[in-house]
Amino acid sequence: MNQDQLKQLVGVAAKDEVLKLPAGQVLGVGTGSTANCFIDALAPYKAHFSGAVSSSNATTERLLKHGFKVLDPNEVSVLPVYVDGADEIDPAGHMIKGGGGALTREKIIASMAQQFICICDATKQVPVLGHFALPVEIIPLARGVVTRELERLGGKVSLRATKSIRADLDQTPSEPFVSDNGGWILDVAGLQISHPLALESQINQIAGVITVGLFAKEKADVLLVSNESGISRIV
Ligand code: ABF
Repeated sequence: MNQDQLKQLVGVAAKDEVLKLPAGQVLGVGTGSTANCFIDALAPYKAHFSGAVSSSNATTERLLKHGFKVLDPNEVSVLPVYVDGADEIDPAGHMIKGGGGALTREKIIASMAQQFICICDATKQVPVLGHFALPVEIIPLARGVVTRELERLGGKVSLRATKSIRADLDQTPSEPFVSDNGGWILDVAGLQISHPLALESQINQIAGVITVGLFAKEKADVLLVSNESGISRIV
């Protein structure tokens, strides 16, 4: 099976998992190619849910296209389950997220949810987080000061870029990637994250940081992981 097939497999498994919820609940829905597989698998069963809260503009668009009712998180007081992918997950369920740039809304929805179901293929499982560069969303004017603070923690920091608007011209500098919230993203490579909860809290305290893509406080409660032999459910 290739990685796309593994993503589809776990998307279908997550659909089966959330259909165990009583009808009429609101569902939290994540972002990324694995979450997209979940959305597509769930589309025929959308009537089972009263609505969804979405972690990005891209996910909102996909949900609406399938006919889901998308709710503003401010309208929702009880969110039983949030389903989303990850860039890396360790054996305790701590994750690096934000490769897709939606980390802030993902963390908000995760904090609202009673249960976080992480869906991924086995390539995302690691013994220690940090091989994938850690995304940190920032207020643009704080780029310099936040970069220096992150370097002090031992990271190699780069500003995430989007494709140049003039890709035809070699000399054109690329533009900073801008999140759904108007933030920029610093990707921090070279960290060995042995104490995710402590590092999450430390980075959160740097002035100018909107969100760090370390999900230790909001870690996964259930992991559905696909591999060649099928699906494992890890609690
Ligand atoms: C989101 O999508 C993220 O937090 C993570 O960055 C990414 C994983 O993407 P994919 O499922 O495409 O590998 O869940």
